[in-house]
Amino acid sequence: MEESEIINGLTNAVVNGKKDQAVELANQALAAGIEPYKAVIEGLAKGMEIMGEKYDCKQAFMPHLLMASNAMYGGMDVLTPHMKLEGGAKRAVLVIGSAEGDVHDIGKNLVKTMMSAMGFEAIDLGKDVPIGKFTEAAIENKADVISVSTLMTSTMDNMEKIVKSFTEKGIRDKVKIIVGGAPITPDYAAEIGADTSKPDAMEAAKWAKEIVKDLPDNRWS
Ligand code: B1M
Repeated sequence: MEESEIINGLTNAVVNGKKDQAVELANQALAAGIEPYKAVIEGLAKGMEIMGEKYDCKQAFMPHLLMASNAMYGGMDVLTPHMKLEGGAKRAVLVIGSAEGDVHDIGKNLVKTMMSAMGFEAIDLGKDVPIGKFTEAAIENKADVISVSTLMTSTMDNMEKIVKSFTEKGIRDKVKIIVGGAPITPDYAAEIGADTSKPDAMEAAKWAKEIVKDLPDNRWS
């Protein structure tokens, strides 16, 4: 099969909620030597984007979204372990999660995948993460970067509370905080005291990889 056929096949497997097909095509992508990043971003994630659009114009409903995300994760489970780690002297620590009240986690998991591929050790707190868990995990793991996602306007305020919790614990200067998800803009990030926001997982990971170079090594000791 041609590369483009496999990539399009992955997109269609997600759109049609076919997990078996996604798994099979992900294995074919590896066998054909397709870069796993490409298969995830241009294949699987593209399918989720299409489903998002279909949902917005009422051509798809909750059960379709759940089947699509199940297919997406099936493919990601095959591809993610094959992503090459970018070299780097120090393995930086990422604490990542979706804001309290938000159960969406596909974009968050894409960010985790891309940052892991850039060499980060990821501490994944999951979705609907209680606000205080971020500082707890940051202190316990001497974190470098904190990544918070939300897709809902109703949970944006919880991002501000997360940033504030770092200031209250006196550890705001020890970490870099990135916030993101569809309703989040760089202006909003600045307004709540986060370091930045980026529009997609790849941009977020590139930013994180660069910004950790600015953090002094001994700041947690
Ligand atoms: Co729901 N949902 N959902 N949903 N869902 C949205 C977000 C919504 C926009 C749909 C709509 O009404 N048009 C809407 C939010 C409205 C709003 O507040 N503005 C919504 C709602 C309301 C809800 C419920 C409340 C519905 C209900 O129960 N009545 C409920 C939420 C309950 C809760 O959280 N407490 C709900 C539930 C669900 C499902 C469980 C069915 C499912 C999620 C499955 C899962 O995540 N495991 C789901 C889905 C799939 C969607 C849509 C259709 C698609 C989201 C998605 O996964 N996109 C979404 C509509 C849409 O987006 N058009 C919708 C694909 C994913 C790759 O993109 O996560 O945006 P995304 O990530 C992108 C960027 O945003 C960015 O990078 C990624 C691309 O590389 N990004 C970051 C993400 N995080 C980042 C972090 C960064 C930087 C970039 O730095 C830290």
